Amino acid sequence: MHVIDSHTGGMPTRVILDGGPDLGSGPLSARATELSEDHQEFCNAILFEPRGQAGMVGALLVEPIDPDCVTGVIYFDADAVLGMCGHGTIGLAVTLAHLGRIDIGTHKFETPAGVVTIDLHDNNTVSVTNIESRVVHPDVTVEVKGQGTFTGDMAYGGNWFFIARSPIEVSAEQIPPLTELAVQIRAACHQAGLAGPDGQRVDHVILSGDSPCDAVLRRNFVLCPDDEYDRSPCGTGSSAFAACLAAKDQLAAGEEITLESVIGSSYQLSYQPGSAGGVIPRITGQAHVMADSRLIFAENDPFRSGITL
Ligand code: PYC
Repeated sequence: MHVIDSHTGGMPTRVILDGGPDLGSGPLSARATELSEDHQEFCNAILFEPRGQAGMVGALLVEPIDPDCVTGVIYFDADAVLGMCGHGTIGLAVTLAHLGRIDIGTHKFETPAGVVTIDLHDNNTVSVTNIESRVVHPDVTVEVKGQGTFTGDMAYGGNWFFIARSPIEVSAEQIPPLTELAVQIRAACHQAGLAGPDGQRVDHVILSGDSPCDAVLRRNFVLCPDDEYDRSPCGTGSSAFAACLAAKDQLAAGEEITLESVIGSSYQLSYQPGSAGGVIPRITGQAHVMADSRLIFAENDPFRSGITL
């Protein structure tokens, strides 16, 4: 299986160029459902140790339905298939440029959440114009046993986020307590029955803090479905964040801000108004290719399907 690994602001993406399961030719959302329901062993083998690494997101290339798209792509982490992935899209664009499959300029990728547009500015720098993002439930309060109440917004940016102010300093030293609290908040959201219009549950949590850098609006800790933290500022999370800022009149259309991840990598973020009352976010970040390799799944390898203990 031919894979290319990159990282976007420290967050790894593994693009799978061949050897993935046949998911048919239906809508990408149906193919994503099939991947999550019928091919868990494949996902585990790609992302879990010993082949994968903590936090890594897989990007399975598939045939797009929209003929204007360069490729279709289904993203997945070690726990869930994702509707969209911003850092993965930046990593995929840089990977396709590394392979000579796209040139500097504008291209489209089809994802289960919809078609996204990318501008490849140079071999490492990419802007992603995401799908329309929106606040789903503003100002919701959830109770976390032993920790008190947390008020935040449920918002959609290609995945489903609960976004609250962090009571803990958002810094690399605080990653373990931030992770623990975010896991508890996500469980509280589930327990409270917080859901999107079709019952979608919160799958990511953002604990938003201050940055030591004046030019940065916020430093955000982002918990992913697999309980890993996003090393990048999270593209779909930044999109959901933009929708919240816009809804509160805290960011005007076209105004550009900088968001940081918990490890200090950054994205530029702006938006234009969407047609359905939300926002169309644009995120700019950088990715670097790290490896161009072939994965081997030997029949006699006891950890052929990854370490799933
Ligand atoms: O960048 O959208 C993102 C993302 C989702 C999960 C990990 N990264």
